[in-house]
This record gives sequence, C-alpha cells and structure tokens, in this order.
Amino acid sequence: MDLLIKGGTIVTAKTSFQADVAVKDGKIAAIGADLPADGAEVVDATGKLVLPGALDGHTHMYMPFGGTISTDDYYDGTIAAACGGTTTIFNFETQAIGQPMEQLVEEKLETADKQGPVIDYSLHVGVGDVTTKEMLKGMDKVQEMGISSFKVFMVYDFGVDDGQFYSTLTHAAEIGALVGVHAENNDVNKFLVNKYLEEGHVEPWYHYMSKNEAVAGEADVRAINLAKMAGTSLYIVHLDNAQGVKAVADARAEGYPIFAETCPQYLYFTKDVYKDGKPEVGLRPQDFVCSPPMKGQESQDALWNGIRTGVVSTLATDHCPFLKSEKDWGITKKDGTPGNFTTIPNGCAGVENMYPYILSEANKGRITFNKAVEISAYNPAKLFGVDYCKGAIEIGKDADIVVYDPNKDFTIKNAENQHGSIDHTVWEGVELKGYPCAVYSHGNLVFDGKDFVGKKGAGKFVKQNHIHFDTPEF
Ligand code: DUC
Ligand code: ZN
Ligand code: ZN
Repeated sequence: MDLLIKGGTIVTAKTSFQADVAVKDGKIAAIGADLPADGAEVVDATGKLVLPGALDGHTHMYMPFGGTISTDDYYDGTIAAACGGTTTIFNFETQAIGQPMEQLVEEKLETADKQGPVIDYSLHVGVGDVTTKEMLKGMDKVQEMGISSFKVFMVYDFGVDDGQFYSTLTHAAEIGALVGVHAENNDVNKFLVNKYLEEGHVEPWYHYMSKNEAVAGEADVRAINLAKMAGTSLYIVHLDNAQGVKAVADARAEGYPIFAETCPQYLYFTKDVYKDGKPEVGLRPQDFVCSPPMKGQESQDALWNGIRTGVVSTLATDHCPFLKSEKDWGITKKDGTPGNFTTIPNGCAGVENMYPYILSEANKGRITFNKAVEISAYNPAKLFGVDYCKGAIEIGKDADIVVYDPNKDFTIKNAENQHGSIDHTVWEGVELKGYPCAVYSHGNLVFDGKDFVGKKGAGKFVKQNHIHFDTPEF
C-alpha cells in the first residue's frame, strides 16, 4: 500500500461509518477496520471526516468574456480548487459560430495541457452553432473524444435560439448525452437593459433588475418544456429562483429526468449585495456581478429547500474571476468612456469555497454531511458520466480524498489563505465551521491544510461515459 488513512469517519452520499482507507497506485484499494500499514505512509484521521473530493461541474477557467479573460487558468484555477477540496473540475469551452466542435475540443485540450492543471479535469462543450446537420454531428465527434455534456445559453450574443436548443436536445437523446442550459429570457433581458439605460440607470443594481427572478424563471419553465417536447433529460445550471425550483420539482414529480444545479453564491448572498456591496470587507456592488445575479430571500429559501428535498441535484461554482480593475469597467470602460452595469465582466471566484462552505453548513446542522457529499461529489460524478472513477470513497475509485477537520474554524481571507490568481473574493470575511486539513488527488497530497503541495501538470483529462437518464432517478 502507498497511503493509509486511519481511524476517520468515512462519509458517503448515503451513510457514515468509521473505517480505514488504503490507497495503492492512485486508487482506493481497501476500506475496513484496522487495515495493516504494509509499508504505507500512515495518516491519523481520528476525529476527522474522510470524504470524496468534490467535483465542480461548472467552471470558466481562462474564459474570454466582456473584453478580457477570466484570471484563473487551468493551472492556478485548479490550485484554488485543490486547496478547497475539489479534485475534479468541468470547464466550459464554447464553440464559435462556424467552428467545428471537435476542433474546439482539440484546441482546448491542448491549452489545458500546456497550462498544467494540478487536478483532473473534463470539459463541457458550450453549443454556439448547430445550424447545419454537419455542425450538429460535431456532438458525436466530441463524444468519441470523451465529452458527453453540452451547454446551451438562452442569453448572450453567443447563445442559441429555441430551434437550435431543441435540435441539440433531440440529438443528445439519440447519442446519449446531457444538455445543460443557462436559462434567462434573452429578449426580456435586452428590453429591460435598454429601458434602464434610457432612464439613466447605470448602477450594478440594474444588472439584477434586468435579470430578475421572472427573467430566469420564465426561461427555466420554457427549457423544461423544450426537454419534455424533445423527450430528453435536461440539466439546469446555476438555478437561482423559486419559480425555477417549483418547475423542476413539478417536472420531476411527473417523472421527467430534469436535474438542477445551484451554486453557493445563491445560497449565501441575496440581491442586496448589488445595493451596497459589503464595505466592511472592501467589496463593492460591481464585485458581485455574475450571471445570473443573486436573487431575493424567497428564492434562496426555495433553493435550500430544493437541496433538502432532492429537487436540486448538484452544487457547482460558476467560477469565473475577474480583477477589481476589470470590475470597474462598469464605471469607466476600458476605452475611457463612461461604463454601466452591462460593461462589467460577469463572474466571481468560488472554486476554492464551494466544498468548505457547504460542509460548514452541514457542520452547523443545516443539511447532513451525506447530503453535502451527495450534491458536491456523488451526483455530479453520475450526471457527467465519470462515476466509474470519481465521486465516492469506494474500492477501485480514484483516491481523490479530503480529510476534513470539523473543529477547525476558518475565516476566508483572500490575501492570507486563498490560492487562486484573483485579487479579491466575494467570500472575503465569511466564517466557516470546519475546513479540509488534507486533500489528495490520486493518492498524492495536493493541499496540506495551509499550502498547495501538488505538481503542475499532474491533472489529467477524464473521459465521460455516455449519459442517459429516463427518470429523475436521483
Ligand atoms: N456567467 C458568469 O457569471 N460568467 C461567465 C458566464 C456565465 O454564464
Ligand atoms: Zn451560465
Ligand atoms: Zn457559467
């Protein structure tokens, strides 16, 4: 054996029990009481929890957006992930108009490889152009390369219309793939943006106002209807509003394979951050501008309830960090002319905070630790076709393991204890109860409780199996 984690409490999506975990050649080789050391390095996990590493199903590393590129690339973004107990990321890479999907994937795998991810990663393909049969067939080609998950945007200039969305859904059903959707009503959003700008409203609050609960909720309902029409499963990314939660719950109750993801920012912040920011920790309203924006308390309550009742299947971050100076483009644009709420690059950091945050909420009693593991590791592994190697502490799975200290208090401070490339985090000053004290990727220590100790380029591309769900089985 190479590594023996002794005396901890193993937490799975279903149960918790005390046992040792032995690792050989990067895989979990044995689980049981009083396992022999057999020359392995022994880690005492008495009083600690032993958890599967999280899978963040939604990141935007090195993403071009709003005239810049998100600051974390596949190297520093995965360092941040590893130091927060996330051992696999799924990064979005979006197809340009006319660009074959397989060409996009080839290019992005090369970029990732060059940048040197420190933990495993996979990709979702953002669908930008399926206007011809040939372009649609790109889905089959990237599936042969190991990618079976796609995302359509119902907003943005690079988004698709309902016809392309529908054809993506039907083709996904034929080949065994999962389509995710960023659901916001594009036309209403555009109308509201113009209205507020004409009225002279330029502040970040109007980012929320033009992408409010109804703008998201209507699109959630429409996306679900399109999936029902196409006879396919659907994955709603970053679900953020009460109407959407109800629509997902209703569709699942009717037996439709509709799955939803939410993000920690919608569980913790409300739209109030767009009025005042958090001046006590140096954060301005523009620092919280992400898409979709945070919503009101009623939506936040619905999301927590959705997690408890199984309506929300996964947690992911939408990690897409921009510098404070770039966030200021909402005041003065890059070219020196006056900015407004539409000229702020959309996105916030979060990849390092997801697992510690949800585990802390579990530690405080809001949900069980099993539920935290289910939505952060077990379910994303199943949904994205990598449960053959990820998402659980089980014999034969990759030894992606978090040793978690429930008694370690931790206050998030970007300058002191965060590891990405960004100059601020919206999570600044948030107090957590409990924190990872060791994180392993393939049995190798990558976070020692304080610092990143892994290796550049150690992370590898993980191939996804074909994905097919007839019912909302989890
Ligand atoms: N949302 C963001 O906040 N940033 C990038 C893309 C997205 O959908
Ligand atoms: Zn999105
Ligand atoms: Zn996103």
